[in-house]
Amino acid sequence: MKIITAHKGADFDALASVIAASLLYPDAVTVMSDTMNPNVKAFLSLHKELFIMTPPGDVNLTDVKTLVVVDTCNWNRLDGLQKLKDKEDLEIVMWDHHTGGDIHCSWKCQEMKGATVTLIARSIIRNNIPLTPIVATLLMMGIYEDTGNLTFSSTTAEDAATCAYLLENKADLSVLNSFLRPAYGEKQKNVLFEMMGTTVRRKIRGYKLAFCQVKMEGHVGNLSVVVSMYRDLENVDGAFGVFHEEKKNKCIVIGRSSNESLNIGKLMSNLGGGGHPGAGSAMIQSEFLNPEAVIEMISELIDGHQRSSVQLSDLMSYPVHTVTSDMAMEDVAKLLRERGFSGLPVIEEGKLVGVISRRDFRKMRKEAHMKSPVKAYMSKAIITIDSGKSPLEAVRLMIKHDIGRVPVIQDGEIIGILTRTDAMRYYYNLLPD
Ligand SMILES: [Mn+2]
Repeated sequence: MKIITAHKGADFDALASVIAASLLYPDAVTVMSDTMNPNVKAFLSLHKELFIMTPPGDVNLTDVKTLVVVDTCNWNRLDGLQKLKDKEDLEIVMWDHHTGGDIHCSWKCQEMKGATVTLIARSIIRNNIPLTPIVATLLMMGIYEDTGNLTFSSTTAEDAATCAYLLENKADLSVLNSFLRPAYGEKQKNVLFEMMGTTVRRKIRGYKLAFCQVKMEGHVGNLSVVVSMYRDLENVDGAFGVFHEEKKNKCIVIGRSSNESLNIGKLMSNLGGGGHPGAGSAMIQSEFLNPEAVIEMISELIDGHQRSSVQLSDLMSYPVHTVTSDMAMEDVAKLLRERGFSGLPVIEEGKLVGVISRRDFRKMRKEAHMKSPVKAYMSKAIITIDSGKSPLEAVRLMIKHDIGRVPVIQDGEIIGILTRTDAMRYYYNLLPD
């Protein structure tokens, strides 16, 4: 007997991977435990006749000769199948987009893709296995859910190409939308309102952050969706919900960020959890739990994490070329042209008094004005940034004041200049090692 299974608490990638694998292994029985995400459950109950799932309890494990495991590489993520771990002569085949794991297999396809479905779809496409529109839709839901509609940084070109293939095979976007749309009900609404009421806003290393804490009794599903909405409503770079279940001495921390440099997954792994750059969670269990302390802990982690990451001084250009305020415009023009600068800080008696940029030359009406000193045309609004601030803050300043460069100041002196190009390098991770 051959069985296909995925991790417990199945999401759409897990379900879609099981169904996709069943096309590759048509003689296999699809096994799935009852613990699955609410929207996956809703989809399955509507498509019961099409996708038949056998509960792990109904499988006679001694008969299992081949185990096909998808979307996980860890035994403890499998429900009710632990006994297979020690079974001799068991052939194990694995398809997964996570790394590591303790499931040793005879054959595996384990690659970092946005979704496991993408890996299995590769085989389906190669072998020209026909897809019904419903299966194409389900496969696409798997990719969309695990890649945040192809927006997470874990998304690969192959994930997107697979979506294109699935659309060609009549994947239905409106069905996809109605099932992927998160369940948001009365319970979630009440939690969201409570979150808004306990919000503490902080600014750490330039990130606008919102923290909240809510006492929980009993299970409330889809908290991660609520935290996403909370982040949107608070309009912050990062939002954290600390959900305290006093009776069980545990806190669930869920974080969401809209800024890739604020890596929630990394933060959460410091708290014993995990996730990806945009979203993550952790569970903290202790007798002496205090939600305030948890919030402090996250704040400190963000502060520390940022200190160890990219600094303004890593990005800025230096030494800084400057011009003096009485320099003639024609000389400045020559300097800009020769050095390829788009602008320069202007100094008077060692002090920064303005910035001259190519744009300022447009203010000149006559050729004779080229003899005028730079101070007549420079922009006197001096926007600078302290060297201790984060690159994000520098970028905010540039956008706010519509300027292309910000002098970096340390102890009252210019130590460098951050240009738009430097900022772009930061955003596109093109920093030299
Ligand atoms: Mn997955």
